[in-house]
Amino acid sequence: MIKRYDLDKNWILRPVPGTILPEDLDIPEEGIEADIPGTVYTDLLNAGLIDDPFYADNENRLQWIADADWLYETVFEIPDEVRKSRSILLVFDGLDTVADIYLNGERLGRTANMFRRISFEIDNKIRPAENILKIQFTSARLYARKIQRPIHQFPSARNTERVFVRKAQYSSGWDWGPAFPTAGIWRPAYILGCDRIRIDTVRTDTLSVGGKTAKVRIKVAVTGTTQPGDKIRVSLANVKHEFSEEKHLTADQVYDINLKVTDPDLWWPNGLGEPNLYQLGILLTDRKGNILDRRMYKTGIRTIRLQLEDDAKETFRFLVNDQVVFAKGANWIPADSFLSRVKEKDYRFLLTLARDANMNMIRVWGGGVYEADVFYEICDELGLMIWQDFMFACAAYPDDEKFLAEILSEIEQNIYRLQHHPALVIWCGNNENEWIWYRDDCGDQKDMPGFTIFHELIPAILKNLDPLRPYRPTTPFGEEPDPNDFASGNRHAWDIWSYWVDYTEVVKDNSHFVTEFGFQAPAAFSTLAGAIPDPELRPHARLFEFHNKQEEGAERLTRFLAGHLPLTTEIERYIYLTQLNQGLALKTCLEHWRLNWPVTNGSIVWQLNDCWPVTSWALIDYSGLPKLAYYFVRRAFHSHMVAFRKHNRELALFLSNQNFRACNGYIQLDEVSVENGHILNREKLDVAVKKQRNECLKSFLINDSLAQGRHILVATLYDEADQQINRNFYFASRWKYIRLPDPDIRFWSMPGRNDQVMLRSDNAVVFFAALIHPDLRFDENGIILMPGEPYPVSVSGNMSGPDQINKIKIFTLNQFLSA
Ligand code: BMA
Repeated sequence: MIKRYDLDKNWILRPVPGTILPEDLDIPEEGIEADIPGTVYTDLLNAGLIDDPFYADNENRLQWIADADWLYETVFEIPDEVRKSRSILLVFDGLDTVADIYLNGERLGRTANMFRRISFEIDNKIRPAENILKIQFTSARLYARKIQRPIHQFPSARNTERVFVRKAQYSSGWDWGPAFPTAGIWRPAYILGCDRIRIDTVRTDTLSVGGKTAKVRIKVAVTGTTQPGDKIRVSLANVKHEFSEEKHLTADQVYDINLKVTDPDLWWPNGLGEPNLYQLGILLTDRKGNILDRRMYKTGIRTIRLQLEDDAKETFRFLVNDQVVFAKGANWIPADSFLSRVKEKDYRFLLTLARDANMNMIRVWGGGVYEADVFYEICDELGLMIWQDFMFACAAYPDDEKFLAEILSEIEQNIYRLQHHPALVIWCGNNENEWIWYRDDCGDQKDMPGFTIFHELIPAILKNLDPLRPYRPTTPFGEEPDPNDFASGNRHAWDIWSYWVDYTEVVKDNSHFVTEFGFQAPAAFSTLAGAIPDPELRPHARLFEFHNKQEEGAERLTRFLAGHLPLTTEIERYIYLTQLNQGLALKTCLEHWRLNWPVTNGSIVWQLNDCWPVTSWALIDYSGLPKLAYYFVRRAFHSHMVAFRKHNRELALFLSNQNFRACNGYIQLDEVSVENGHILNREKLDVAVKKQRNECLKSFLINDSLAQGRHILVATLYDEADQQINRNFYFASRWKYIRLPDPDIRFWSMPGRNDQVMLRSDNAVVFFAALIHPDLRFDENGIILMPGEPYPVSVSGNMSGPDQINKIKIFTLNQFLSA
């Protein structure tokens, strides 16, 4: 049996003698305690030697850390049972990044790729006691600068050296993230005591599903020496059934095992069925039945196809188990600048919020990292399909032999590591490299340095290791010279926001699939107040702008706010209004693309999360607080969405049903007066929409009152049990131009209900009520309240304090428009 001994204790960090440090840094000679996994920044922070890197503009003052060299050291003893194994391996799941490894004074080797696992055979090097392991990190930034050659640099490459070293590209600074190019042992380090034989790699493929059976192939590579009677057993089980096969082990080789699964419980994306999983077990035993090695994985049975043509027309759509799936999702960036701080609970928290926002796809963007195993496990569990980029972004890349050899093993390892996850539905070579090359007018795409990586090297590896999963060389990408052309492939819709185009223009966008689009808003007030000193907590202050990394980010926020909503410079009101604007923008886009199905087949918001406290495109800020847009997105992604679509003077009310189930219930359609906030007209429409259909329920000419913005339509979908499912509105004017009555909103909680607060506006319709509380979290926000309607909102946190309910702060758009 393989035995593992973790090297996660008793580590010391110190600067390499001679490295340049600030004069006032008081680092003890014996070093400081280090966390494994960890980073130099977090170790220095924990030791009280530096200030919080995220506070104010400390980023500028802490750049020396990335230019220094650091030494991690531990002394260890391994248990006898590990030491007596046939062979002993020293394994690092990830070293960040340029590291020399020394065991007991002997240099084992150097690595310069944080995306790879590396291991060393140390049978003859390990001692019974007092093993000294040293890892010396050379500044990755300076290393990259030294080997940097003048290959073509895109203006948007952000800094020129980052592409020369295999390190998370965002750590050099991005348009939502600070520059903290970390160093450290960022993933587990351990020792493995191995038997004479072990499992090397495992791959699983669903070959087909159909009728009452599925065919699943499992390929296991085994390494070591066999003896007569050795066996391999592969099993696939859920609570109902187990399917297995056993074979004799003969020698070092790959075992192909085909299982026929009867009555399979297929894996389905969120909203379309259950994300059913199976336990995959691989067991190597000797003739006496002793276990030599074993692996357990959760996997799922599903087929995946990316269709690029339908009826001789271009398309871009995913089919899971042969069913068309409209992709609804968000882009994932690393959840911290210091990656070792991201724990399972953080992944679960963010991904659960994604699932709860009715998403079914997450894109792991190429400027971050191949995420931790647990990230993919949670996506499997929650039914979140993964679009996985390889880790290259917004640049041309070197493609000399040394670089290619380095990335070859990185790519192979990560395919092997992630391939069994049913959630993983597509590999993509890089983020935007080809598009930027085109935009910058650099000539033929094939001349782009690094072109062969994405168009030859990676596809060749995938053909061998993962032939059934779709691959795209880059995103956006299609058949036209402009990779972001509408005619074919997928798009990044950045005219809106980045190129200053207003979001209402989205109606002209006929993308087949939108892998990125977004709109910025600040983080919650409490999040920013923790990171920006008080006097600078103003929309136009230098440090407030420092916490927005996009060039002209602040200008765009104001320009688009001025386009739609009232202006203010008071910080909390500014945050409410800019967050609301983000919500309105994203909702407008998402509804358009969804109603544009089947031309458009997916929309992936840029971006789900943040890596520090910042104004960015994120839906959820660094403290885990959803912005108002999160709720607008959730409503627009609901399996049963109501929305209006205007065409000339005609307005149509649609019900979009993206479920495999019919949608039955009714819609209440209210015409509301802007002047007094009263309901002028109420109509009830029956709803019976078959599965996977966008259906027009009613269409009519827009009357003058609607056209001139004196009336607003509000449509509310109720199910057959009178439960409110979805609410939406139609408003022809710009909000900034109108007046709305100041509402009189009351809060109360029902006796015995500590998990809910009720709200009601007695006098007038309320637009976009936002509830804020220092310690309570609300499950709904940015709410439209109809006059007289009691509206329940679920609450988490302790509501029982006497004053809790009175501490709820509420913003509404009415407040700004009533004066
Ligand atoms: C896209 C992404 C990122 C970037 C984002 C916002 O281009 O791929 O590189 O952070 O837009 O500008």
